[in-house]
Amino acid sequence: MTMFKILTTVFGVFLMFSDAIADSIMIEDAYARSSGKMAKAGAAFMMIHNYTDTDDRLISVSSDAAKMVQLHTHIKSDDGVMKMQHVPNGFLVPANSMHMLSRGKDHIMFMGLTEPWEHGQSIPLILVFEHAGELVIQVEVDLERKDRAHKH
Ligand SMILES: [Cu+2]
Repeated sequence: MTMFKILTTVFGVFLMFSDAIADSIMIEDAYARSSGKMAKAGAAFMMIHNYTDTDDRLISVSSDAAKMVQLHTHIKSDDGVMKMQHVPNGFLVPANSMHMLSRGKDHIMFMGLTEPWEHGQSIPLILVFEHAGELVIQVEVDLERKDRAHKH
């Protein structure tokens, strides 16, 4: 086995376990976090790729890990404070493009955690897309992660 073959084999297995692949939508680099052991809420972040020629939309989310799971974003209120807001219409994932869920921006919000999140734990999550349909994924809790997308 050549080095190249070994690398591609390992990479292939890694992809299988770390990313959920539907026919058209691929979830990459998903992680979840809560703000501590006593936290009643948590959030999940990920890159959503759309490999089709049709715009798609993440329209709803559900999980056994919390009483309520919602699509959220941050908006600046009149007094200049950033606040979270439910996004009933969901997130557009443009054709042949991607949509990023990241801290301080669009995210998946878990309210009323059924149990505290431990670092390394897997959170079950069902994503429902307008066209691609239902996608069931596991999101790993990462309490140590610094958000790469947020360099101030
Ligand atoms: Cu939120």
